[in-house]
Amino acid sequence: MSLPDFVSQLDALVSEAEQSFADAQSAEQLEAARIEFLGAKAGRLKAVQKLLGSVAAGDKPAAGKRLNEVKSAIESAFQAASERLENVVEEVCDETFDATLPGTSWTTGRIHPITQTILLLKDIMGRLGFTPVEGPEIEDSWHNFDALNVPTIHPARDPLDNFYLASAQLWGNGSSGGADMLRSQTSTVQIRTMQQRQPPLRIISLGRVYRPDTADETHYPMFHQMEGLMVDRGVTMSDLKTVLRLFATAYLGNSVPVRFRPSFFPFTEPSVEVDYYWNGRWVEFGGAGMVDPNVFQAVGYDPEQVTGFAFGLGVERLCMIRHGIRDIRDLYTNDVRFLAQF
Ligand code: FA5
Repeated sequence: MSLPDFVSQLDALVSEAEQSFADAQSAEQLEAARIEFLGAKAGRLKAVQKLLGSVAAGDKPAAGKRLNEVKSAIESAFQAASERLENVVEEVCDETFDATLPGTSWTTGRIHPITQTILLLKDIMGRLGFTPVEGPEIEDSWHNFDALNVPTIHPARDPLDNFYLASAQLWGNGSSGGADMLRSQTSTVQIRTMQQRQPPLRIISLGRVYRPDTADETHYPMFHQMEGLMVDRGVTMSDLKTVLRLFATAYLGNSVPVRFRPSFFPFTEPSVEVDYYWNGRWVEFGGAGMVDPNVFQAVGYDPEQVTGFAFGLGVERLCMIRHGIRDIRDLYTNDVRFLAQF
């Protein structure tokens, strides 16, 4: 091939390449043009380069020099085009990004309203000096009944009112042990704590309890209770009333009226039902009373030395009243549309 032919092919190539790079409107188009002209195997520059071998030996130095110039020119044109496209991308971003627009909402998991309530109750009672303690959900009837002064023939032990476990011995025998069951009240934790610690005590226990109650608007077969226990020298009923009144005010808002109705629990004497006045009506939250001396004796405390009060409140009822939930079953249906409101 003659030198002029070789040079004219190179010149045509460089102007075509510059035009293609300049025309590219996107990174994809530019990359396609790069492969066409600068591709290592089948690029058009490579093809012209192969013709160098057919140029006369005396013309080779001039042809090679021109080839290198053209190669640099094409590479520079490619570089310029890719910088141009990068700037375009940045400009587009700058125009469309508005830092003042509201963010996009991000759906995340939430803490269940019952767990939220438990955390709040722990916080309020913690400020009143009550420390949380734990106890097992599978209990023996000694802790669930006997130690709590529930007589062996008391109807509260009825198999129809409790979830005894298979192979359970249905009626407690007064010994430590007895039938295994799902605990029906958190009062069991009072017993376990008093067995392990000496007074003074100021504890709360928050957890699940189980009763074969038919589910309706205010009952569920599994629910939560908050048990409170204070034992010391000289604890009186007025301490109990003060704590429950302070608790109600902290949980529900300013000056919630509290009503104590005479009641009966085997483990407290005297015993009361606790009602809070809320939205124009009295709502029952739980039971309470002064710890019965028989309970102190069962755990080895001297009832001549110490007195105490205990209370057990329904956590679901507390949660429902605070959030205006009308049906306890909504808490356990696991409908995300309902749960997402809390
Ligand atoms: C007791 O369970 C006693 N252990 C409370 C107690 C503790 C009294 C310490 C004295 C001293 P009661 O069975 O009333 O009491 O239950 C207490 C509260 O649990 C009720 O007021 C109610 O708020 C809640 N509750 C009872 N049954 C259910 C149920 N099936 N579903 C939801 N909440 C319930």
